[in-house]
This record gives sequence, structure tokens and C-alpha cells, in this order.
Amino acid sequence: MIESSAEAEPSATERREAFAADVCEYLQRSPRQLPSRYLYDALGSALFDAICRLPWYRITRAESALLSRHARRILGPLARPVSLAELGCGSGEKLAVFASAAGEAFPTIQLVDISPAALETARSRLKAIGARSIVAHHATYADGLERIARHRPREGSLLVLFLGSNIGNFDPPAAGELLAGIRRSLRERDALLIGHDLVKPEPELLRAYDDPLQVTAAFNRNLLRRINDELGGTFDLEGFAHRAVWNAVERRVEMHLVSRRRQHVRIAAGSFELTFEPEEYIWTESSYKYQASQALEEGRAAGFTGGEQWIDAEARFALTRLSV
Ligand code: AVI
Repeated sequence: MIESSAEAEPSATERREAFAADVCEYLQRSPRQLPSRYLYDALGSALFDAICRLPWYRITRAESALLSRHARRILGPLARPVSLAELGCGSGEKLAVFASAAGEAFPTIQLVDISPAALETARSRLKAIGARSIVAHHATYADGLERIARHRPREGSLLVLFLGSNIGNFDPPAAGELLAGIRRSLRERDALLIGHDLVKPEPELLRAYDDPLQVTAAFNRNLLRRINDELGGTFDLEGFAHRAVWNAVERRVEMHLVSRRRQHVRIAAGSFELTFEPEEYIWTESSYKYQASQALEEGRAAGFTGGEQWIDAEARFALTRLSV
């Protein structure tokens, strides 16, 4: 059975209005910003999939190898049958690796993503490996968690997967709130499986976010292209340079778009105009990097009772199962 949760979703007009309001608000902050969730329109999601295949971006490969090698141990203590739910599933590639390696039947697999194209790909991929019941939720993480709780089977347990170091795109207070929200949505004997990219040498981090093929630069600049197309913006894409910066104090890689000259931009949807000075930048994303012990500590702070970890010491990536 394959279904989409038919909850009331914002209309295309409401989504466009919310996008315009966020763009105008965040571009007036100091430094200027744009929320990173808007990087993922159809083209942005395709560029992100390409990033995951780049030799310099190791997160996806390291995590997939851990998922495949340790699937049975990860599921070990959970009450059977186990249902799965992934927040931010993207193309569903890693979930399919995990489900295949686990070698057991899952009564339900729930998918949550803000990209309809990604949900469709994930759904077909899981269907192809024989998943019995797939429910796709086109939703944010918060709405997705509520829907997962409503659609889960009564029997057995639930494993929520939050992979790819997606947690790294949240600042520490927001990450803490998100973890606590996931914990509240779970029952006794459920668990959360979460992936964290770990701190590593700065040149390696910068290569991962400023690759020689310029795929990450295209992913970053695509946000300006999206504003032009959807909100009637007049950004000159060549007028902004992609930059990745390691902020050692905050332990995060920041992505910026740096204005190459003095330039004016209009955004018709917000009746909004702004001027960029040379070197003025828009901060489009933060990717926080963790210590392995931090993953366990933050789990405990969010109300989880304990955890077990699997670490790729070479790629510096950790998978942590947090128990309820
Ligand atoms: C989705 N997220 C965890 C990626 C990251 O590493 O922060 C997004 C990304 N940005 C640039 N490259 C990849």
C-alpha cells in the first residue's frame, strides 16, 4: 500500500507568500541572511544529490557504509515489528540501504520531506526493494513528526531516522528543541537514529563545501535563481561569489554569497529593494560539526535515556542510536 497523507497543506500562493516574507525579512538582517531550507527546490535537490556524489563530500558515503554494516545491531534492542520513519528523506537512498541490509520486514515506512520531487523518488526506490506500506508526508519536520505519530501502527516500535547530519543545519538552541520534539513524539522502546558529521581538519571541511567542480557553488547560487524565478527578483547570479568559511569558535562551516561589486536588487513579490556594497555577503547556511560525545550528551539533554554509537574514524562521521 502506498499513500500520501492527505492533510491540509498550504496552497502554492500561501507558500510563495511565506517565501517572499522570509526573503525580505532575512535579507534585512545584519549580516544579510536567507534560510537554508529554501535551497531545496527541484533544481536545488538535484544539485544536493550531485554534491553527495562528490569525492570531497564524504558524509553520504560514510553514513551509507555504517548503515549497511550495522543495520542489524542498530535494530537489535527494538521491540518487533519495527516501523521506520525518516525525517528529511531526500531521495531515500540511505533508507533503502538500511532497510535492505536489515533483512527484516517493516510494517510501515513513513517518509517526510519538503520536496515533492524527492518524496516521489524515495517512494519509488523503497517500492523497488519490496517495502509493503509506504506513507509519504509532504511536510516540515515539526508537522511531519505529528503525522508520523498518527500513522504509526499500534504494535511494535518505531525507529525515527534523522540522517545526513541534517541536525548540523540547526543552531544549537534549535537543534536542542528539535531533538526534544522528536523525543516527545516517541513512546517507550522506540528510538532515534541520528547522523552527525564530526569536526575534522579545516582544509578537508572547506573542500567539502567549496568543491573544485563548483557544484556547491551552483547549489548556493541557485537560491538567488529561485528568488528571481519565483519572486520576480533581479539578482545578477554572476555578481555573487560562493564562499565557504570555517567558523572555529562556533564549530560550523558557513556558506556565503559575496557581492562582487556595488549593486541594486529588486524583489517584485515583496515590493522590496536593496543595495549591496562590494564584499557584502548573504549568509545562506550553517553546517555545525560535532564531537562524538556531544551527540550522546545532547540526546540525554533532550530526554533520551541512553545511546549507542557507530563511528567512521577516517571520514569522521558518527551514527548514534538514542533510546527512549
Ligand atoms: C543537508 N545538509 C546536511 C548539507 C550539509 O552538509 O550541511 C547541505 C549542504 N550544503 C552544502 N553542501 C551540502
